[in-house]
Amino acid sequence: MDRSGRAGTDTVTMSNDCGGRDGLTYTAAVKAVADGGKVSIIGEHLFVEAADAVTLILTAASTFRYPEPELRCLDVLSGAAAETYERLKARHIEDYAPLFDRMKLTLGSLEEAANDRSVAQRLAQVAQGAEDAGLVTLYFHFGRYLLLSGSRPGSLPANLQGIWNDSMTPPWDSKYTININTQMNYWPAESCNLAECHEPLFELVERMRESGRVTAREMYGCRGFVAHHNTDIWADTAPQDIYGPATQWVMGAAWLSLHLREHYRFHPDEAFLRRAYDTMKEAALFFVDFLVESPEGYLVTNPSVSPENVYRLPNGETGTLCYGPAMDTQIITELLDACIQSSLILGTDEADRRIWKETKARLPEMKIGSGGRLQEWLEDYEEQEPGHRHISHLFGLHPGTTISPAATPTLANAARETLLHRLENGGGHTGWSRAWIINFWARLLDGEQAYDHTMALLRMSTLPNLFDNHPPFQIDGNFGAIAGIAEMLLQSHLDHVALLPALPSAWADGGITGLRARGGFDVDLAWRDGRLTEARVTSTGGETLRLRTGAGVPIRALRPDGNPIDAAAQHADGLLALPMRAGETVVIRPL
Ligand code: FUC
Repeated sequence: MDRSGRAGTDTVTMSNDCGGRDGLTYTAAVKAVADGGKVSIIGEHLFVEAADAVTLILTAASTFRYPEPELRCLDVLSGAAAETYERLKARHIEDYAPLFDRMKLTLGSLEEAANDRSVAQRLAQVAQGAEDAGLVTLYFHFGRYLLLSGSRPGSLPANLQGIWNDSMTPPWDSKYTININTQMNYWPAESCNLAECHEPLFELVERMRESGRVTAREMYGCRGFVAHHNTDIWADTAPQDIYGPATQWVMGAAWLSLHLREHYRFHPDEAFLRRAYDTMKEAALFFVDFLVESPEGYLVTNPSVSPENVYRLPNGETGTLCYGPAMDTQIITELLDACIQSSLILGTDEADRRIWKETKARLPEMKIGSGGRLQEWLEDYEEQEPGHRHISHLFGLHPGTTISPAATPTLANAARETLLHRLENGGGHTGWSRAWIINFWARLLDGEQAYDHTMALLRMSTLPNLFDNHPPFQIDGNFGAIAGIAEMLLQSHLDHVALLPALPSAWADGGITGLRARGGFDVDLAWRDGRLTEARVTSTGGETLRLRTGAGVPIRALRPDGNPIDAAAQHADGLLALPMRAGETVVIRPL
């Protein structure tokens, strides 16, 4: 039941509970600060009469953090009301601008000024087939704005609606769906230079360890911690939903743990690695106990599902349960590799390392099935819905690292066939699925496809205010898509930094500042006629920079003052390897 109240003559409050025994309660409060005139309250209405201007200050709190949310709200309001509107605005800009201004994307001459048209009009024109590179840059900056506004240290992570849920019964309960959606929210956090916005996710994963330990022990008799396909602000780890095609999946914690590893890769720092390793190791321990030997002699997850897809047997029966789906194996591979490498860097846990290596060696290899496509399941099952929105078996291509045109060309071809097949059968119909597809094509180094799907996202899955449309509104597509745009311009998931690896011809001229690369680098890029003209790379971690350009264009490195850096440091195959000191900048130009 709503309870409305008042404080003094200028503040109204509304409190409610979420239902359920011991459920949380919350309060929203609004205070009117008028310039002249009179503020009064009648019933639950706030009246402002004869004022020249009025500032409305709105806040909210819940018992999740504050035992008395109403008191907390009134406290915040009185603090804010002590400041002028100008000061509050200035404080907001001081907080926001340093993060926002770290990056700028421009797409050259194509980015004509379009301020005479609204975003909705521009989207409508794009839907009719118009090109609008300026809308892409706006979308990119807007996505960063959403992340830095919705996820800061001390807050909860961005949920399915970010922080912009407006309903008491939101789609999918406004929760954390961790078989793709929550992870996608955080794909741009590192590459798009908002690493601190990643912290709320780390904090949630770390809280999930406690409940995940109980779930591992009680449900499976295993050590370590486990989570299924959904979690919430209380860090729930049990299977959810009345049994559905997502429920019986034990990979949520493993995948989320890899986010801590990603942070370390972008910001190498041993203290953080120790923290990440603690969580990753406990996630890996679950699999050491949980995996069983399959009839083929592999170590596999069982039972499991390949998120949310359904297979059809030759006799027409359909099912979801299986053992050893490709995604599980790919995530476990990535997790074990992360543990092996981290334990080596930290010089610890030799015995565990041996177990992780032995486990990894017995996982199923990826298989290529009918039509030359990567197999989603260990059996080459037919899919009930060949255009399914989840493309889980390409995890190894993105966000994973085990499928790439350079290191595993056969698997990369099979991934390409898989994508084409999904798309021929109507795939990409949800916003987030389309966003993932942009990332897949970027990782396949196909800039034209990545561009086409970026435009398709704007055409078909973007609301007039630029929010992503599942449908309905779901924010993951916003974040996934801007991560994809970044991925078209720079990649660093393999053993080197690749500049402009998937630049589409539509963006022939452009520039970007402040991209981050693994190894701890800030990268600014400028290009013309589809070719790199200059890159500036600053090391923040003091690691060796290994660099390639997309088209394999030969490059040279210069000091910022124009003096060339010893040519001997440049390799014949186009790879440039430069030891760098923290804080040092190099300039890269084509030869
Ligand atoms: C998964 C997806 C749906 C939706 C939901 C929140 O179940 O398959 O498309 O995004 O999460």
